[in-house]
Amino acid sequence: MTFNELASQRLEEIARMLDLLGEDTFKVNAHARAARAIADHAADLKGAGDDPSVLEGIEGVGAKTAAKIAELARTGTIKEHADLAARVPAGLFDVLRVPGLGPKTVRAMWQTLGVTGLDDLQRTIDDDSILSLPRMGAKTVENIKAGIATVRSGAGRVNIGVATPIAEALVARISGVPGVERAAFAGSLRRGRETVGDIDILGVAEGPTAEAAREAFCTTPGVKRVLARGESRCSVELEAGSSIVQADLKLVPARSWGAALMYFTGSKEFNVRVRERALKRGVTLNEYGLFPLDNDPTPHHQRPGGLETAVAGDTEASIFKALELPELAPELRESAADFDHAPPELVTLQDIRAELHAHTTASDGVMSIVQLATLAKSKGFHTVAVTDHSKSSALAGGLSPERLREHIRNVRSAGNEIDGIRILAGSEVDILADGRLDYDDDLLAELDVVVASPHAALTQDPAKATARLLAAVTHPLVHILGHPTGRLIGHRAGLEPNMDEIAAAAAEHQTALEINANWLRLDLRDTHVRLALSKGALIAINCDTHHPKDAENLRYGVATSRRGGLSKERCVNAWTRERLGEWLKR
Ligand code: DGT
Ligand code: CA
Ligand code: CA
Ligand code: ZN
Repeated sequence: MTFNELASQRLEEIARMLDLLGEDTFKVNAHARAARAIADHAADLKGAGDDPSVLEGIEGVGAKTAAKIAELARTGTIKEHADLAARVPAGLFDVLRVPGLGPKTVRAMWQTLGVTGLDDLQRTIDDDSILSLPRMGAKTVENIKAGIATVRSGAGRVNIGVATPIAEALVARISGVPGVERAAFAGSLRRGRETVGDIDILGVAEGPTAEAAREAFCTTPGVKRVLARGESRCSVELEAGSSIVQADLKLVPARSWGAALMYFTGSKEFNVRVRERALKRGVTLNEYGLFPLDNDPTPHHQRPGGLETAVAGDTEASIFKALELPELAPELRESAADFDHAPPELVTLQDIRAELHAHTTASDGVMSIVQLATLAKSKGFHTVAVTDHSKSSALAGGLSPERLREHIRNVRSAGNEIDGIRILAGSEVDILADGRLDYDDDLLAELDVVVASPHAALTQDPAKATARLLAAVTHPLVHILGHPTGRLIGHRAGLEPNMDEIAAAAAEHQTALEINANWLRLDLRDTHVRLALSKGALIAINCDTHHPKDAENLRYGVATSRRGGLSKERCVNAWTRERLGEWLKR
């Protein structure tokens, strides 16, 4: 765990413990907000112990929370956290993870029934004492029971690559209902986060159409359980690989589409800031629209004809315009969203014209060279690089120098078999633990493109990892640093090099840093992309294609790049054939 992750976790825990103790919401929110801001912050904040000024100017981190982060950096603990932890049973964190249980209910369970963990909670269900709590009925208890099983099965956040096809199936299902004008997914999934807590679906429907849409939603193939089905919201649980994921449906009138899309896309911090801005301008924003501020306590959407008084709301663009805000792409709507400068023109999926990291049957891919090139051509690409593994990746069928030489000849002759796409002879060469590459320079010099990646020794200490990656980045024959940390989301933390140094060296040597689009990797991650761009580095977005379906992952790599603020100009895969060729030959 990085220092930022640790600090974020500690602050989040403080927020939850304060909440469970029934403390002031403002104080709770300040900690939760700072926790998210730290998690989203690119630069490593370890140095805050010696120099607390690194914490200044981080949107969402106030003086008090900054002092706690500095204390953590200096001493390894936060005294307030320890004090709270002595008062709040740790098992309540598990209870809070039960879907549908919020801090108020959990606090009541703790205070009145002595619940301090999942076992206690189960006991109150078995002996019916849970029914003594306010608003607790048989249906809710049934959901809690299933929720305990969910938490025990370890279901947590779901990878973007698992959630996206499910969300698209739900959107298609809602869109297929006659009368439904629009449907889309919102939430963290639309913002392109690497994992999502749940899936948020929106649709435009009213009256009987809305009822039909709710029915379609709740009966979508893959739905295991309906958690709630009401006029205002439906929630279901669906199979998601070996895990489960919750999806919520919200239906709104066409006039409110943009406001609802903006609200449910979030992030929460972004919404709070946009609302504040609206209030300063004498208007009020909610999920139904942007309305003139008045003293009537009834929300506009509940007044007869109230929706028609909206200043804006049918599209997101109308709201941004009315508030004189730049139109921020969903990927840029995290806590640190920049309201003061024109947003960068972000790279799009359609801009990508080259795959520079792909495997064939020569190592661990399933396609021949010509099949790979045909696939790339079908995507409209002008270039594809064949980069099979090097000899040390023995399990992945890495090539000996002799076999690589033969493979280069095969790549060159395949180029004669297929028109309309350039096939490059390359290698994904292992960066050995000490920073040496897995082939000699004279062999690497025969290749059109060299992707250097770490595959083994992924737990080495940060100083060694930094030296190792720097050796590859500064190597004159290396074009791209492949999946730089080697992390696997939810499985393996990977290397923790000093990214500032790596990025600065990459910029100096014109070596591109890869965003590996495989949704288990997304490595570089979003925050590292932002950091790398600030140092002037180039970025590559590659699918690391082993199988035809891997090409579908490109969207996740692009989403990650957009979260980091990547433009077409700085993305080597978006360059023209000529420009890419010049850079490879430099
Ligand atoms: P997730 O599901 O944990 O990956 O993250 P989100 O961002 O999808 O969060 P979720 O599903 O709880 O809510 C979806 C969006 O709805 C969220 O991004 C912003 C909006 N929203 C939900 N609750 C609140 C709230 O209490 N305040 C504000 N301002 N916005 C909220
Ligand atoms: Ca969500
Ligand atoms: Ca949600
Ligand atoms: Zn690879």
